[in-house]
Amino acid sequence: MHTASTAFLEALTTAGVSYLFANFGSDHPAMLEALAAAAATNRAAPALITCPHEMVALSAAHGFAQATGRAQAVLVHVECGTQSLAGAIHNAARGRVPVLIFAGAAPFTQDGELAGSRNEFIHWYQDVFDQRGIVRGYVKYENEIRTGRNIGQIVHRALQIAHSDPRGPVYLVGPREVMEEAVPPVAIEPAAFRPVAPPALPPDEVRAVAEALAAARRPLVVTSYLGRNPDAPDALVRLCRRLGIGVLESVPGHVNFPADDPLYQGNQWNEQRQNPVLEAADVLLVIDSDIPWIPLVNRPRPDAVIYHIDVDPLKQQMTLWHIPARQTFRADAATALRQLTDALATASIDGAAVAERTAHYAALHEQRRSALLARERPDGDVITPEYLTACVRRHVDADTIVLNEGISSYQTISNHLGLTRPGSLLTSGGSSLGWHGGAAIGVKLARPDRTVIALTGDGSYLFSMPSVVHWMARRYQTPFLQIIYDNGGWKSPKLSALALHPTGHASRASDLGVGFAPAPDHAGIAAAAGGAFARVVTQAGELEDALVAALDAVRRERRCAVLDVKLPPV
Ligand SMILES: Cc1ncc(C[n+]2csc(CCOP(=O)(O)OP(=O)(O)O)c2C)c(N)n1
Ligand SMILES: [Mg+2]
Repeated sequence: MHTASTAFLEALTTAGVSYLFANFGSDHPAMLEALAAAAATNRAAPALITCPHEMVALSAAHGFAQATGRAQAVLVHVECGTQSLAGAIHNAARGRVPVLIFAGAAPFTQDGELAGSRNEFIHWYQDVFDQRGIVRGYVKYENEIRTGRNIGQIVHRALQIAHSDPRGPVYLVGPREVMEEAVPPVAIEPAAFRPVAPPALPPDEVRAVAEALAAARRPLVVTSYLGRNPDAPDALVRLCRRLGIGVLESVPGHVNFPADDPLYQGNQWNEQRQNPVLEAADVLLVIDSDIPWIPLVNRPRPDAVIYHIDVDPLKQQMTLWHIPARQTFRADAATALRQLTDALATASIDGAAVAERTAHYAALHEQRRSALLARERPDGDVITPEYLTACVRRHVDADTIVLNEGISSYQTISNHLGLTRPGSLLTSGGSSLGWHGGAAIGVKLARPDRTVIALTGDGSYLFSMPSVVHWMARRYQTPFLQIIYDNGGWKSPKLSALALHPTGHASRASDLGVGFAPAPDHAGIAAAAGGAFARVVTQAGELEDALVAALDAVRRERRCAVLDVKLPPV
């Protein structure tokens, strides 16, 4: 029988969706029937990935989309499963990651008026007023499938919206009766649903921006996520080299600029102090950044000229946002950067000024580099986050993708990995913890040829649902290395409290409620759930051997490895 559910799967397939990350319930009889029918009759359908928790399902789709740019489908159970998406929907929304989420909905008939009518007690419990309202604040589009007859069109439209910048999650619900409906097949031309083409700078404004940068004494680019497009960093390198522009990353979620380039001026996160490079800048190009600086403690000087180019310049999903820009543009970063560089081809550029700026930034870069190197020595036997990251760096090759959910070690990881290849670094793009586990599965499914290394805080490891993650990783053969920056609890909330109450009761409390003693056997959870290689590392001298053995398990034995690395406790 060709039902709405068959048509739904067909639409996903024509749209190029490879995977269905699914957690089933009583709302999905038609979907299970359609999937089984496709398998039995050799019809194409997205590959089914059974996900024992919805947050992991969405995080896996998130990772897949980050690695490929392509939305996958996540299928969840009515409003309960929607709630269990938990913070993963925040991460997908904030990270501007395309994904299509489909949830069933309670049947709306109870006397057998239609196929799919209520026949289980939960159908009354799961009847809620506004299921779509659960995620409304986090999705770009949400809709209810009201008939199977145009379900294909709705799916393609939803995916077009998800894939158009600024990208993001979309959510569809379909009640049981609608998903059971027998419908005629409808042919859909996917090319008619292409994402909106990338916007460019208005041609008559390009020159003014390029000339302001060329005439500046200390021009500076601030960026966070232009590297989500792997072509954009190269476009940034060309512009910056041409003019001698420094690059400062703020809360970087990608490799936006090679960390070894002399123009690279480091990255900033939560440091409660003024960044001198930012303060010295007279012309700034803020490009693709949600938090270019934290103005309370760190900002450009008042007379600095700021140009702002962003795929999402108004941050309409944030209630409070402003930077004092002379002009703001909605444009695709790579396109805009190429326009700026092209405009310089015919401009007269002061070569001596470019050389001076380049030398200035190169000297600062070198100072920063030696300061970082000095911090990489272990403190006796004690493993510091800096030492750990430096050891990991030696194992990061050209085929490695690193996931950073290091929390209080975010910046240490950015600094001491010093990655240079576009696409080799990912973060959740948001702030709801636990993304990295599911994301590692998604990245590995998308890029089976790559080594995937997930770096996580111990708290974030527990948030990631390691039992679910490691069961899935073995079941679907997605081996990755997970390294726990284990400081025995939640360091960040403690740092936040001390920043506001440096001498209060919290500063003297023996137990703030942020520690995990007695320590869980983190790595053992992964071994039990998915047969992962598991090792606890407590001494600096043991680290290298552990990394070699763990990577061997991942690459040769094709199983996950978890290193629980003990750092100085919270
Ligand atoms: C889902 C979720 N719950 C709670 C928080 C608040 N939070 C922010 S950082 C943090 C601690 C994380 O611990 P860990 O991963 O070990 O990192 P550490 O701060 O120790 O480096 C918590 C609980 C959050 N961001 N997301
Ligand atoms: Mg911790």
